[in-house]
Amino acid sequence: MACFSTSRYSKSLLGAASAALALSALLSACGGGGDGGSSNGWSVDASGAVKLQFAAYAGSTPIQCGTAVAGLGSKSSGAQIQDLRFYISNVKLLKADGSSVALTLSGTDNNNYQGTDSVSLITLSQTGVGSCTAAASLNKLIQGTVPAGQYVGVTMTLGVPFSLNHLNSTDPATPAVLRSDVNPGMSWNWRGGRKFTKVELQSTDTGSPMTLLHLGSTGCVGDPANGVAITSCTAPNRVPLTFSSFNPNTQAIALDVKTLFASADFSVANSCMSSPTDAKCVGPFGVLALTFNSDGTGTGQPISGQTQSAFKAVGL
Ligand SMILES: [Cu+2]
Repeated sequence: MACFSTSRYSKSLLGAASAALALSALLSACGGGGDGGSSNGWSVDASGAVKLQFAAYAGSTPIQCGTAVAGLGSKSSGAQIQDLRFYISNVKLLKADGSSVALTLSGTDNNNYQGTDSVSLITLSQTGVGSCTAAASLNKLIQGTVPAGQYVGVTMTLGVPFSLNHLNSTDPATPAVLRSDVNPGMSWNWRGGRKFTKVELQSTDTGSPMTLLHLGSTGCVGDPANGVAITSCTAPNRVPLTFSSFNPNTQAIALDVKTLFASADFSVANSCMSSPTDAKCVGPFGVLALTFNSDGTGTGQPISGQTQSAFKAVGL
């Protein structure tokens, strides 16, 4: 967390106005959203309660099912959300000294599971509104508790932890958030595990072509359907999301579909299912700062020294 010490150092040297500029520049370089962030952080009271809010954006505009989204992709196309869901795991709050504290989820239910690893399903699209047809109901929040104190940011992972990803989606003993009867459409198959993201946009161009990202682990070794557990996946494709300066009382975490699909041509179909040889995945994987090569040699690991730019902090 070199970002913190650098920020404080700058502030002590510079006047207030220039410090604010320098600080925001440093924070964006560190991947944090500068929106309303304070170097002093924010406090969690004795209740320990923390509420993280999520949102869907296209650039600087909030979007939802039924919104006509404009200016998308390489041809500045129009589209509508059809499905927009993603798994978030292992949320931790960051302290000014660079340490972190795990958020304990408030409960285990259809959208949340708290085990050794925690996982939540965020759903920003709901059945029957606009062109959103998938069986889903909105869930924009992750709620939990941490010890009372001062915090400055938040970090989490986009994706389902390996320890949970290959549980049988049809087994009643599997946590509800990962079951295909509770949250249909989020499972690939037993070997591949879950779709970490389901981001689907229907273009308003001729023929209504779909632009979509189904992110998930690939190259998983094992055959769980026949009793051979998955031991590893060649491309895990989990994305660290770190907001070094983030205040959940004034900010939300937004998935910006305009940035995610910036290079896509929405007048044709852009279906990235995380296949290691799919050229349509080069754009969105690059935005997520995951190592991907369309010759199949990508490792699915975060690109060292780069930060994803699809998720960002926005003001509430
Ligand atoms: Cu898919």
